[in-house]
Amino acid sequence: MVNKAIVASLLFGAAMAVPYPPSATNGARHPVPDHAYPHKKVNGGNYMPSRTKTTASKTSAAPAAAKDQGKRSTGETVNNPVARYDNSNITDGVGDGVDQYTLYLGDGSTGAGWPDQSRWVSFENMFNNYKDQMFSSCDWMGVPNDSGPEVGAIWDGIQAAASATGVDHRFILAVIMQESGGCVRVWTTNYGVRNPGLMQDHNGGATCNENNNVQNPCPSSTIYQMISEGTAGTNDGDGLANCINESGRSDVSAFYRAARIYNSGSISSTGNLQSNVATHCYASDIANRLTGWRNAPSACTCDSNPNSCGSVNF
Ligand SMILES: *[C@@H]1O[C@H](CO)[C@@H](O)[C@H](O)[C@H]1NC(C)=O
Ligand SMILES: *[C@@H]1O[C@H](CO)[C@@H](O)[C@H](O)[C@H]1NC(C)=O
Ligand SMILES: CC(=O)N[C@H]1CO[C@H](CO)[C@@H](O)[C@@H]1O
Repeated sequence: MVNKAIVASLLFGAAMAVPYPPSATNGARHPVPDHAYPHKKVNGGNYMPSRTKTTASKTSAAPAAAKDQGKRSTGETVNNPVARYDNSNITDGVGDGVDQYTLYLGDGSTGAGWPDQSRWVSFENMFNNYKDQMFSSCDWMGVPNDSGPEVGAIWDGIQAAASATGVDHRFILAVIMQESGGCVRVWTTNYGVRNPGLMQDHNGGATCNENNNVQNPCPSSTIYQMISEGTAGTNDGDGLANCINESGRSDVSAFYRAARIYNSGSISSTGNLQSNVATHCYASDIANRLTGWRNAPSACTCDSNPNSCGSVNF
């Protein structure tokens, strides 16, 4: 028992060499426009590929993908050239980027106009720019906002999960903001697949809000586990690492396709990332978050008017 705990803490310590800087939780807070918070809609759940054929899947493609993939594990790693294990560089992008929304349609490639990784923001800037949302995003769910140590644990949890899996830390943060706005007490949703925690993962164990059991404070270990489950996978479904792997690409479209897979369980047979079940704007939102979008109004009409984007549910 004791040995196991020591080993676990050593492993985690090794993965988390540099704890969050004071800037991650300090500083002036600014108001956030209401539209900047995620508001899950009916059918807005996540259907990431699952270990077994399940009636929970909303797609005909997801069970096929599950059959092809064989076993799921919680120790997923990215196994293609976009893997990045050294996420200690927090000034790794273009800085703040631009807080604007560009609607991206098509297959996620730069040829189709999607942003190259050279246009992504820096992790430190991205985290600081999303802090206002993290500190206030619990409010609309009627639960207490994140505290400083809880927001700090999000930083540390991202860095640990990134080092363990090879998933770029900025991609993990983008999905956290998309799923929960960074509210550690986000509710557990179920639109066919149970989605708990900061990343609304596939039936993971970590949550600080389920069945009216709201935990305040939300323990750091639970926050780390939420991020690990969304990134490295759960016993029941894939995290971002395998979604990147399943994208079948090694250019930047691996990330945008992985976002679609995380949300829908598969890529649309059309190849267009605005199509398939769940949230049509999902992959475009993630691309915008990675280039600096935070408070500007969304220009994505694919959910409010699927025809305007040629979005289909397959
Ligand atoms: C961090 O990444 C940026 C962008 O790739 C690079 O210019 C910079 O030299 C890196 N810093 C360190 C300390 O490696
Ligand atoms: C959460 O933060 C927002 C923005 O600062 C604030 O308006 C709201 O009252 C806070 N909610 C709680 C429950 O403290
Ligand atoms: C380890 C693992 O899951 N590898 C898979 C990565 O994705 C490809 C498909 O793109 C599969 O063939 C591999 O089995």
